[in-house]
Formats: sequence, C-alpha cells, structure tokens
Amino acid sequence: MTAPAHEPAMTLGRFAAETFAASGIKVAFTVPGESFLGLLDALPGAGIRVVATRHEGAAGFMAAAYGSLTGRPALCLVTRAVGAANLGIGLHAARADSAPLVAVVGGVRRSLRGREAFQEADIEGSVGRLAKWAGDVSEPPAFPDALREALKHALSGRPGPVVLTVPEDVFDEPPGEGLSVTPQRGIRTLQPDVSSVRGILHLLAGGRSPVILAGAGVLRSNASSDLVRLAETLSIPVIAAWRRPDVFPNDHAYYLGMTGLGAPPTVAERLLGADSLLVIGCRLNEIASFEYSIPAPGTRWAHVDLEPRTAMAGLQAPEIALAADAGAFIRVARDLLLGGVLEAAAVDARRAAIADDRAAFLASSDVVEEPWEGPGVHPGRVIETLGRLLGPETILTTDAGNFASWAARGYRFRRPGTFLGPTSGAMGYALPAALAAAVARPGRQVVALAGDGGFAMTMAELETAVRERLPVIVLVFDNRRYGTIRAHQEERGAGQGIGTELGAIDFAGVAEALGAAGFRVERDDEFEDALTSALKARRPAVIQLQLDRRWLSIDQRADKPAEVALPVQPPEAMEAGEDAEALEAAVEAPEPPAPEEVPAPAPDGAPPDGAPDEAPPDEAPPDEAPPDEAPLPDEPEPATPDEVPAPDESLPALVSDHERLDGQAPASERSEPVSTEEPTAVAPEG
Ligand SMILES: Cc1ncc(C[n+]2csc(CCOP(=O)(O)OP(=O)(O)O)c2C)c(N)n1
Ligand SMILES: [Mg+2]
Repeated sequence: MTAPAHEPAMTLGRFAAETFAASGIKVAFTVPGESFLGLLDALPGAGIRVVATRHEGAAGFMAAAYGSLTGRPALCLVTRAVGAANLGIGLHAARADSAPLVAVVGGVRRSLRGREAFQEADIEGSVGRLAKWAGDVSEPPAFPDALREALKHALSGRPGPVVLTVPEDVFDEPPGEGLSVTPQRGIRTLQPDVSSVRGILHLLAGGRSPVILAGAGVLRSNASSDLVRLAETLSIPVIAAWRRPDVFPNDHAYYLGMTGLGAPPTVAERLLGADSLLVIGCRLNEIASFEYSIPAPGTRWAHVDLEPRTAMAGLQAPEIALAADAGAFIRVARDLLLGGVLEAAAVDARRAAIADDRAAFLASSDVVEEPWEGPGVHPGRVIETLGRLLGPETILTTDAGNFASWAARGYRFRRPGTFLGPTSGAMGYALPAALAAAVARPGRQVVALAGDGGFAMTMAELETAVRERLPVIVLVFDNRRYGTIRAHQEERGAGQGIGTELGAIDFAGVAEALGAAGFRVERDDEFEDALTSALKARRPAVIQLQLDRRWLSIDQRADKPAEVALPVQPPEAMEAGEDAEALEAAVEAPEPPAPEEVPAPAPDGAPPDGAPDEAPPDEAPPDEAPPDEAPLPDEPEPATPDEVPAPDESLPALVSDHERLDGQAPASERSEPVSTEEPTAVAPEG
C-alpha cells in the first residue's frame, strides 16, 4: 500500500516521534532550537502535544513533575550546550524524585563535530552525568538502538531521566531498510520473593512499636489503598516520607505525619522509638531520614524498594532488603495474611498506642495556634483556609523554601496523586510542576505554593499557562527575602542578611502583564475572598500574600527563638519481641477505623471526581507482551493468579488455626471476605 500523497516522508525524526508515541509518551516540553526541527515538527503528527516553555529549566521541571505524577515519561527537547545546560536542574530534580524523563538534545551536525562548532559541548559527559543514563548518537544507523536504550533506562529499575544527544542532520535522514516503529517497553513489575515478604511480616508482627515509612514507590504503583488495608490488618501506623504526604490519607487514624522539613517533632520521635520499621518505596535520603538518624540503631528494619539500600558510607543495611515493586509487595503481603488474621493479644494495645500517637501528632501539627495580629498574613491561617476550601482532588505543588513548612505540617492530603514537591529542593519547581499536573490531569484544580524567591525564578511560565489554557493558581508567600537562607544566617549568629534581602516585586501586576489574574492579599481576612475569586476565574491566577519578614519558618520567627530541634540522640527503641507470646493468642481481625463523612480514597489512580485523566488507570497491558517486558506503566499490572501465593499456612506468628474466638470459620474458608477486605474506611480526626 502506498502512503497518501500528503503524508510527510519517513525520516528518523518522524520514526522517533512515532516510536515515542507508540511507547506511551503524550507530551513534549521544549524551548525550540534549530538543532532538532526534524523531530519537533513530526511530533503533532504522531499525536504528541508540544508545550513551548520560557526556559529549559522549567521544561525540565514540567517533565519531572509529569513523570512523578503519572509514572510515564514526558519528552524534553532542548538545543545543544545552551539548552542542555539550562535543562540541568530538571534532570537533577527528576533523578532525585526517581521520575522517568526522556530528554533529547539536538547536537551539532555530524560534519562539524569536534571542531568547536557553535554551542558544541560534550553533553553526555557533562549535563548527561546528572541523568541516570546518557548517550550520544554518532551516525544514523545507531539511532534506533539508542532510542530503545534510552527508553529502557528511563523506565527500568529505579526510574529516572535519560539524555540522548542526536546530531541535527540525523533527524532528516531516511530510516534504514526494514525499520519499523515498535513500542519500547519498560521492565515488568518486579515481584517480591515470597519468603522475604513472610520474613518482613514476622518482623512487623513481632514488634511492639512497629511503623511503616512509605514513599513515592507506593504512589507509583498505585498502592495507597492497599497500603491502608495492610496497615489496618496489621494495626501498624504509617508515616509518609518527605514530600510524599499523599501516600496515605492524612485524615486516617493511622496516619502519623510526614518526615523531613516542617515535620512536627512527634514524627521523628515516633520513628526513633520504633522497634521495627518497614521502609517501602522510599530512598531514605538525607532529608527524609532526618539526616540519616532513621532507622535508629536499635530499630530492626526492612527495606522494600526497586533498589533497596545495602550497607554504604557508614549507613546500616536493613535486616531484610527486598527488591520489589512496592505495590506488588503489599498485595503479596495481604494475600499471605488472607489465610487468617493477626493473632496478637497486643493488637488492642497497639491500637491504643496508635490513638495516642495520632493525638500527639495532631496536637503538634496545629499551624494556626500562633497568635498573630499582623502585619501581613499568618501563613498557617492560609493553609487552614486552603484545607477548608479546596476539594480533596485538588493537586498542590510546592517550591523549595521555608514558606512550605506550614503546608508540610498543616495541610491534610486525602487522596493519592494530589501533591508534587521536589525532593531535590530545587527552587522554581512549583509553577512548572503545576502546569505539568494540569496537562496530565485536565479538569482538576491545581494550586502551586511558592516563595517570592522561588516563584521569580520561573514566573515567566505564567504566560505558558495562559497560552496553553492551564488554569493553575499560584500562592506567592512574599517576604521579600530568601528567607530560608536568612534563617540559616540567623542560626549562625550572622544575621545581617548578606545576599538574602530582596526588593519588592508586584507579583499581582506581573501576573496581569502576562495575561493571568492577579490578587494582592495583605490581611488574613482578605485571603478567602481572593482564593474564591481565583477558583471561580478558571484561568491562571496569582495570589500575592504579603508576609511579615519576621516569619522565618514554622518553628522560627526572628523575634522568637527556635522551638523545635531535631533529636540528636534517638530515644531507646522499645525492646522488640518481648511480647512474642502475645502473638499466640488469636484475636478477631482488626477493625478498620470508623467510617465517617469523608469518602474513602478513590480506587488508586482513578480520578475520584470523574475528571478525565489523560489515560484511564485501568488500561491493561497487551497480552502479547513478551515475558520479560511490559509496556510503559500506564497502570501497574495486578499479580496474575500464579504470581500470587496461596494464603500462607506457614506464618505461625501471624496466622493460626484458632483464630475463631468468635466461632467463625477460618478466613480462608469463608465465602464472605474477611473484614480486612472490606472497602477501606477513613477516620477523620481533628
Ligand atoms: C535553585 C536553587 N537555588 C538556591 C537554593 C538555596 N535556597 C533554598 S531556600 C532559598 C530561599 C527561598 O526563598 P523564597 O522562595 O523566597 O522562600 P522563603 O525561604 O523566603 O520562604 C534558597 C536560596 C535552592 N534550594 N534552589
Ligand atoms: Mg521569600
């Protein structure tokens, strides 16, 4: 069959565009350059949306955020040394967040290489080193394999950014003989070793004060609801890793807060006091682990991650390191528990302890109690108002900076996939990330939180929002200083503000100039009206919040000494295993927390408000996928029946044949599901 006359000639640029599209890539963020037009111009024809941005750093943030939210890579197209250098911060952000991202750098023409050509540089050996993988195509025949390799690295193992540099003229070359477009695959969901799962369940069941620390891996595998049920089944509370607060419903009675910057003191205390700990889908980086004080020396712990920690650089290795997809682990763990129910007389004690811990967390995470009459707005009251007015589906993004500490402590996330924040701590992230969220989740309200310093770094992207019709709202916490660094200066006793004092910007006016709506808020009682108007406007908007400069962070006002310090010495972890005998008594399945008016978390990945997400979450992978490969992870695959172990009879500490204190048949024999299988209820508190 001959191609229709209007169809453009097949080139390697078009081949690449179609390969990206066939592999599930839907959007490209770019500042165009003359060095990749053969690819750029082919994208719309392949069905890939092109979003032109105002800076490659912002394009990188958008792609990183898109990858974090969806688990699928976006493209980032940039030109030669200048565009690649600007892109660097986005690569670092994606790397830190384990977000898939495919960057293509248009390089100098083949005939000019190595001759100090215009904007020529060793991209692979420079910026490429910020990425998980980088490659450089030298001749057209190498291009298809390089594409395949790039996609594989972006998606396999711990996902991350890849950088492929392609000489400009290669995109215009005809494809080689017999070359056809085929979707490139990620690696199939990594299933856990069942005996290790059993070992981890024993470790948790044997503890007196166990905790689960959950991170992005749980979100990526759409397993938040499963985690809720596992936590309820085991009567174990959950703490979210830094900047992953949406991994567990914050209004659930078992949620005890988020680690890292802005955490109330109860979070570190509870983790340091844990005698057993499951870290799942979390890298345990410096901030998330309170400078590596977690896990405490006395804590027995297990790590479930695509790349679990081994002993390194003075860090302790886990007792059990299990390389597995977080969701697959949780599902296998729950299936093992189906054979019976937790048999521990200590369950009641555990639940009582969780209730106490929850009360302590709530008491220490109040962000509005600080008396304040102005001038300027009270940041905690802003967060409280957001919590009241924004629906549970609203996606929040944040920038780096101390202004974010009020949200970190006081905002309650109720659904998975409703938060994006850079674990790289990169300023300038919030607005581009909000745009990416609006692209990926059309119809969902998106609100970005930024300081005046961070917002000014990427605020030109407001024009991108206007042009692309992405009605995001930005809250600018304006203290006219790099307040975080100023706080560090204060701590060092050098509070003169060298380099940290900034001038005023009329951010509301800037917003208007860029085609967005602008609001200025100087008093607490003005904020609610401004937010309501911005929400109604359905177009990009900036709300400039004037802050008194004395607010340095949630725990530190310049006129008051800091009240919260990281515990240096962990309290003694409770003695583990002392109550092993308690596990011999069977008890009824733990009750889930009482249902209430807050709806249960939506099925993972589904837009609970019915908003049309870009891809339906339940798209099944094609059956014909080869055994070791699967398509890009639109949806993690459910374990097939033969991958799921049968209910396990060999969990003596967890499961017994005398679970029937209430006279019921063993759970595995009932026709009705056991209570742990019932729809999850979410208990509101506070
Ligand atoms: C790209 C980048 N440059 C520098 C820093 C160091 N840094 C961290 S917070 C901060 C100040 C942020 O100022 P602002 O956005 O106004 O928030 P505030 O600290 O005032 O709350 C700086 C400069 C950073 N994290 N990222
Ligand atoms: Mg500031």
